[in-house]
Amino acid sequence: MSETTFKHMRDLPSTHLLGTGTPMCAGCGGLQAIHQVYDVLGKNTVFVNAAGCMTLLSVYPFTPFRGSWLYTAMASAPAGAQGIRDALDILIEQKKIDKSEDLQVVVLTGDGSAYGMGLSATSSAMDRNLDFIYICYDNEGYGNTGQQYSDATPHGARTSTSTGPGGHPGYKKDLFSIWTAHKPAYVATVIGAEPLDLARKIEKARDIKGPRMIISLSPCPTGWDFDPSLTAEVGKLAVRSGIWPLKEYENGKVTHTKKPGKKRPPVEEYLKLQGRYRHLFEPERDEQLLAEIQARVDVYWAEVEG
Ligand SMILES: Cc1ncc(C[n+]2csc(CCOP(=O)(O)OP(=O)(O)O)c2C)c(N)n1
Ligand code: SF4
Ligand SMILES: [Mg+2]
Repeated sequence: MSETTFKHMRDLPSTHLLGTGTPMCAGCGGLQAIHQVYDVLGKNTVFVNAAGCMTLLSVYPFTPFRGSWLYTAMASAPAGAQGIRDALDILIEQKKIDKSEDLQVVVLTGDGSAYGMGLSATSSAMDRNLDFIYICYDNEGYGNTGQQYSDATPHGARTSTSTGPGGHPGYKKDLFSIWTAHKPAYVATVIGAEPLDLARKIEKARDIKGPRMIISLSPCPTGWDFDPSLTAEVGKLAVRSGIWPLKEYENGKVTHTKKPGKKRPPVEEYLKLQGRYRHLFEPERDEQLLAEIQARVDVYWAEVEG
């Protein structure tokens, strides 16, 4: 693992950052997806953001969006969304704003919140049938604080808190299934490297009422240790190798929207682009762990394809 992997963003050389004062890393896969989401949703959007990398987009009183931005504690974004939704409904009921001025309430959190700290508040929001969109940009760790492991960290990946010879000993939580078990209006997985699939799903979510839940796998050059120019390639390989299935849930049914097919490249093509998996290949190949990771993907697709 290179020494640059777990530096905090603010410690990175300025060549690693986007210009104009935005303290985001170049090649950020989360930012790539959020750009595309915003292109679809537009200015009539209130983002409710839990602490994480994307919080750095907004520096009070400015945001890079034309809509509004509310910052919350890590566990509380769905509660913040409830408050905003209620306020909008009251303003419409009291005819203080017209229905045409209504806003889309969009929670934006990392995986640390979505898979862990904020899961209870999210579960309750789905239970209450809150009319909101929840977008989790999943960089598989606590990126903003130096890529500690989260409940989204995959088995075998190294993080700043999973430094043993086999990397992270746990397994990535199946948040898609946890969310669908609540039977919300819509659940989907997306990735910025597949913009058409992403745009279609966000358009669909935009036009539905109720809880609409989106997980975007977000290749993270800083935390995953790859060159920022490879973000799209890492993202495409995540889908082609089958490790990140693109799917959606609606009316009780799960549909895969882009099946990789029988000619899936081996998952190691995806893994070997990333320094967080370097210990699987150097100083010698860890055949057992590589086979285990591949087998989990194979079992998943065997079940899908029947
Ligand atoms: C309750 C709480 N614990 C810890 C923190 C410090 N903190 C700020 S951002 C962050 C990482 C969040 O991880 P994630 O949700 O995955 O977002 P990312 O940083 O990866 O974008 C942490 C731990 C916090 N803000 N609140
Ligand atoms: S640490 Fe990762 S997710 Fe956070 S801004 Fe940098 S590239 Fe994006
Ligand atoms: Mg994260």
